[in-house]
Amino acid sequence: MDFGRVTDDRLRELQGELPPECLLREPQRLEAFAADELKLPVLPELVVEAREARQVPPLLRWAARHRIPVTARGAGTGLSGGALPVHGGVLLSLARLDRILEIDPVNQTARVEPGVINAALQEAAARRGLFYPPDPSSWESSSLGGNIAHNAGGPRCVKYGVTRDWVMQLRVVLADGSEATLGPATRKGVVGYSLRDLVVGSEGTLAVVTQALLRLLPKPEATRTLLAFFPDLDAACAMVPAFSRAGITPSAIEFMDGEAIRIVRQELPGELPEACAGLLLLECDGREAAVEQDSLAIGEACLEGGALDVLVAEGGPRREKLWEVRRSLSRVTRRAFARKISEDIAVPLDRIGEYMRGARTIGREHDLLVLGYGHLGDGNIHVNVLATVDDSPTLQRMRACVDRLLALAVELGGTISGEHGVGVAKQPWIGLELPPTLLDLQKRIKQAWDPQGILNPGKIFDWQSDRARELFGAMREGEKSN
Ligand code: 2HG
Ligand code: ZN
Repeated sequence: MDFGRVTDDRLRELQGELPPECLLREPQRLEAFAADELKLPVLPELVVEAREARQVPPLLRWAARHRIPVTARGAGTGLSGGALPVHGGVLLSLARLDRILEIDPVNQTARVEPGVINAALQEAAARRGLFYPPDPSSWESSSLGGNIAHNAGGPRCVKYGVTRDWVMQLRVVLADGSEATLGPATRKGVVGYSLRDLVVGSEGTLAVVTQALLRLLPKPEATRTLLAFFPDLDAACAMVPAFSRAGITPSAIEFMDGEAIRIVRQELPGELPEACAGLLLLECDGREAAVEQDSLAIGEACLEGGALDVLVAEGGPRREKLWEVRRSLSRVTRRAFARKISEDIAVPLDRIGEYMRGARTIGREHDLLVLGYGHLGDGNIHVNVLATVDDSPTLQRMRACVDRLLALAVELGGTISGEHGVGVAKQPWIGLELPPTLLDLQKRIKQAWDPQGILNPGKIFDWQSDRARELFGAMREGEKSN
């Protein structure tokens, strides 16, 4: 792709449009925006730190004039490299657009800027007796704009649905710098194609979101957390179809396999029985009386399903601790191993056990540790391929193992990414899931929205380009890419 560069002349032109404090060029400032949680730093040529939404249209008009790439970034917590400026150009940080503009208790909506941290909205909504369900594990650090770009999920999504289900309206800036409002401010709306839904999950490749109107719910009156210990993973996995059959809808069904349990055991001293090789962290919410009944039904179902024990975690600090341990698994496994490749496949609920058995076999065949945890109730598993040494042959084996793990998900009717997106990291495998006709249709959609290809280039469809090969090479070697 033949993109324009940020030359001194062009920068001067932009300086005429945006205040100096928005434009960061010093190398150490650029470095602060170079990486996300994929840990593959790529330096932009320029960082534009938007202080007000009205600064985005002139930036994009300027970028369109010179065909300069613009990669939007929220809090940089993405795991697939979606915010990496892989073709250089401008890294547009939306982190400072962090105002909650309105919480409307009658319409039960929140109007927010994209840089608002998920937890900040949760807390603001709770103060008004309201509730924003999507809760990615990174909720304390990830931004709502990033959640929208990746259609983020989280534990509560098993009952409440993913980010897309809570987005009513988006204010966006298109690739030519023009602005548009996508979706009505109503609960319903069926006029034309839903462009709003197309932008949610488009990883910043179709438009830049500058404001969102999100749906809220009344805060559930009560929540109860349960821990169920199973002697083997199969029994734990079988609980998801069992809950479906019994008509029980927990508000979270998270799991850890035996290896994940081993890693967090010391964080929960004395809590996890030695014989436990599959753990479920379950929650139900709603009216007090219903929660009482649901938690009993969940407990009984688990015991019938072979649980060694089921504990009810009383609210407050203990519940917080359990969730903290679950949410910290990604970080803790990264620290505990020399190399970690984390996936987020999803399979239909009746294939979860089969997937987990297959994943363990694939791990053994590659002589690697494959650990699993995540959003069991959505069939969304974080299969982690882990190695204690970080040399080239091991990395090659890890890649081969990932090939098989992703292929297995698709074979079972699943997807290669349930929540983290394609970004840079999953591009080589997109063809496993999308046939050429659908890939072509998707590329034509991209072409219609962004004919010059300046919005977050190098993502989703770029896996055959030289730049993509260079990045995958760097991913294999664990080196910086520039
Ligand atoms: C989680 O659910 C996150 O903890 C991160 O989606 C998963 O890094 C991971 O494997
Ligand atoms: Zn997750």
